[in-house]
Amino acid sequence: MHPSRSSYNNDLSNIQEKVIRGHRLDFEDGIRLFESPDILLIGKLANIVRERINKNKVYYVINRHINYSNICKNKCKFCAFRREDGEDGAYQMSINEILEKASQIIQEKATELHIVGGLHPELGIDFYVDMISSIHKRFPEVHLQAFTAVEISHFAEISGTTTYDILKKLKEAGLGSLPGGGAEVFSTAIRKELCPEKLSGEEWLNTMRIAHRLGLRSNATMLYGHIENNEDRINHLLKLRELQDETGGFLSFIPLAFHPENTDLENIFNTAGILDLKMLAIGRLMLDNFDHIKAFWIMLGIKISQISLSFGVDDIDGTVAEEKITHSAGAETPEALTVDNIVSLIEETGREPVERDTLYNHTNLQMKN
Ligand code: V47
Repeated sequence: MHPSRSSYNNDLSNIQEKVIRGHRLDFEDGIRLFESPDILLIGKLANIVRERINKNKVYYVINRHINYSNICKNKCKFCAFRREDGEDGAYQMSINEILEKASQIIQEKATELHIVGGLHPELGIDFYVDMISSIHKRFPEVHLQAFTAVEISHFAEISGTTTYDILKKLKEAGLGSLPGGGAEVFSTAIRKELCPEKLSGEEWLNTMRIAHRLGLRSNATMLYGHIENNEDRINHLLKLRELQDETGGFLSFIPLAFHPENTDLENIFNTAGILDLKMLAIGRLMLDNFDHIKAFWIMLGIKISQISLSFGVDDIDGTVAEEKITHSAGAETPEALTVDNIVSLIEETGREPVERDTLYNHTNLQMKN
């Protein structure tokens, strides 16, 4: 037994009972799951919930990521992507360059653009509104999933207005939904250490609350495998679950595996496969009001992503086509997969591949809308 293991009871039988009966798990259950070495039982329980909600289906989307700029005024320790304005490697795409990149989706038959970038110290809100309206006008049928809660809160700050007004303006310009980035870990102590300039956990949640009230759905993430502990992880999941009870606006939960290369935390090892599977499975078990748990194959690798389909995961994200954030931090996965690649990686697991759009329109949604 690990010497630092806490006094939490490691017998999972009453958790098993709760899962089978469809009862909600609490904080202590979550900690016990993390501390349990019984990865197969945890996976089996997560699989029960996964199949209850999503049967044998595995969703994927044909999408493209556009990281419009890496210039960022924040200095998050886990980030290898950011640059100072004027620093070697710093870039800022013009609207025309963004449109050019977006036009590639036509050949790829993509239905979604995932657009995020750094917090530029000087650009004004008009640039971001123009970006969304120009893409939307040119490709009205494509869903624009753009700007994390961190960017939205920055836009409100630079334009001296409210988060509500910014989101309303962007929605009118063609914004379809928000990606789940920037959540990191909600713990104040961890944020102080990792990303002190970034909005607080409460502010991230409140930005999502406002988006959901405006009818903008979003994803939720958690960055794990750095300096957080099991309590931080479970508290994060419980905050997401609480907001989901209130709004029903989250589409999926995506745990993001920390990649240390070229960051200020280079002394930390890459996440172990066991932790990756536990994060996904425990996410599935704790977030009983989320329809979808996504394995972002770019960060997890194709092998763990395949196995995760039996550990609570029902969504494998998409073709992606160009990913910069994790690849700046040493990811060894390809930057894109073809639809054929995705379909065969799903079929190899005995599951049924289902192409979805951003809002899972091909599915029978069980969530309130
Ligand atoms: O917010 C930054 C994380 C996020 C590193 O909503 C890192 O569908 C690992 O949120 N190692 C951006 N992670 C990406 C993101 C995302 C990705 C895929 C799908 C969706 C979705 C959202 O990436 C950041 C931060 O939490 N990140 N640096 C790193 N070194």
